[in-house]
Amino acid sequence: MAGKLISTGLRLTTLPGNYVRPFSDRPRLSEVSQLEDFPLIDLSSTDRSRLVQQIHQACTRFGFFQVINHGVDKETIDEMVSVANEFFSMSMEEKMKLYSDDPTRTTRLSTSFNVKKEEINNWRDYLRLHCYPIDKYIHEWPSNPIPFKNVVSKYSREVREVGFRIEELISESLGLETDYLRKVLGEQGQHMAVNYYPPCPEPELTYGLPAHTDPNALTILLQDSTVCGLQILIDGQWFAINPHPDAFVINIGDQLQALSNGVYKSVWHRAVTNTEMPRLSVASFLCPADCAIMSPAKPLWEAEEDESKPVYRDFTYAEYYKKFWSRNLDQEHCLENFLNH
Ligand SMILES: O=C(O)CCC(=O)C(=O)O
Repeated sequence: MAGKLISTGLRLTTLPGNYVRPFSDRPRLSEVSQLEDFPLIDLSSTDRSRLVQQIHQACTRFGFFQVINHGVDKETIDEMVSVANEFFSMSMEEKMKLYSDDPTRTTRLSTSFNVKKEEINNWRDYLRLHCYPIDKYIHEWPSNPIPFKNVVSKYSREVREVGFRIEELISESLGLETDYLRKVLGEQGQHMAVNYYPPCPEPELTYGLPAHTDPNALTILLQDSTVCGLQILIDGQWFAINPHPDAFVINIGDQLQALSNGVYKSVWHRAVTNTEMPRLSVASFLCPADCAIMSPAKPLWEAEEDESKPVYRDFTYAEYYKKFWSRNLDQEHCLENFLNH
């Protein structure tokens, strides 16, 4: 099992065969351009109606945006990045104490995406944690490096507040009550994926993470401030979202696409690798309560005509999550399994 982790510190000169994608499914990095007009939203603005409008435009056009002045201070972010890097630079023996390829485990270090299901692996190791309620899970978290638990609990508490503020803005941007999404999503869970992409010998042949959408409600991503790798699919074309210092990248997950009746899209995105530098990203996922019923908001589909019906059928988040992990990451959009026929 140890051989599966790729954060070994060793640099390979060729990519092992189990990571090589068929010719038709490669990143074609030279065809990817930077997204020039990617929205950058200042959350400290006191002009609420303008903020709501910016969120509406960003969610309609991209399903992704960046936020600055979000309230999480630089020190907390730097410490998060620092313990994450320290974690991945620990010895294999130390890291293997947390290794598991069972997606139902609430704390685990793993590699690729879902090694039990996939045929081709991805150039990524990742530490996955449940972060809410913290008291329920913190005892499972890594005890090394020593400051890990303190730093990650502070970071995840603060990021949760940012997510809640954004959910309120998104509710308003859909013309719904401010607390609409918070109420429907129930007592939200919070998961974290600390992604580590070592330098890759042949980035044109593989992915760090292949194209996927996020199964949860809202994702708050902290990108490595110097190394590029995140790309999103807009109108059939891949664009690079290069890091902006001090910004979080926010994206709409599948559940907000369902609740908005498809008005906002959970957009395909992927991570690519490079030959020179390891890349780190920390994704925080806000997830509906397991029993929360995902039902497209009535005002968004109810029309005058009698035959009007929502795009998606009602389902619980628990049902959705099970379906998501039973598939391969880059299959059809998982929401297609929940269409209202
Ligand atoms: O590393 C990145 O920039 C993307 C991470 C991501 O999409 C994920 O963890 O689901």
